[in-house]
Amino acid sequence: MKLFLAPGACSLGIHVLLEEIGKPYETTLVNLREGAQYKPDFTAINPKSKVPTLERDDGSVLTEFPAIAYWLAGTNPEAKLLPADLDGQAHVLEAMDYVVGTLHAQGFGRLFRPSGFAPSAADEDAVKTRGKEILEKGFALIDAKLAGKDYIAGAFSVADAALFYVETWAGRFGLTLPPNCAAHLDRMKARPAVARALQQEGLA
Ligand SMILES: N[C@@H](CCC(=O)N[C@@H](CS)C(=O)NCC(=O)O)C(=O)O
Repeated sequence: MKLFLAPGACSLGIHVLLEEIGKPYETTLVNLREGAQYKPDFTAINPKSKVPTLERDDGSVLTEFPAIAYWLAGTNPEAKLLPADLDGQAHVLEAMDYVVGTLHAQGFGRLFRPSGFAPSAADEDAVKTRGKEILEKGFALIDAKLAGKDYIAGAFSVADAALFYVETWAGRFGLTLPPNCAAHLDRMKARPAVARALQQEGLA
């Protein structure tokens, strides 16, 4: 398998899952700052111009964080990246989708690229303020879910890899994580697989 990633981007969560699984894989850097995601070499692989992108051993490509995470969990059951029961799995997917679709896309999306949400430059501050509101609400909801637990589903799952990457972004925008999320971030960093992924991305 080959993971197309950018250091510190949302692809970090998939990188963590590959390290948790422990099977051989390669990584290819996509330089988002230089616009490599829009060049033909990469758009031939993922025309959406996004990381994470996973090229599998048969050459087929999978995109979108939740789909990649779900496929990795299902093809590597021994790694126990999803609960065994359907209801537990549904709750993990619910949390992962909230992180990726709301915290990342709606909240951090407004902070990373306010121009994409603003009709004119004059609206950009209002867009960023709205992004922060979405994040405060989102992290508070997840914080409540984490109460009394080490991980979102009790045991580690794909949802924690998603939560981890957005938690690493909070400090960049001066956001303070609520206590259970801050403890979750520390717990994640203490996992050997996470430490390896951070180190390989030059973030440790
Ligand atoms: N919905 C996608 C979002 C992926 C995404 O937003 N990736 C960002 C990095 S965190 C990216 O590749 N951005 C490059 C660009 O938009 O130019 C997923 O779940 O994988």
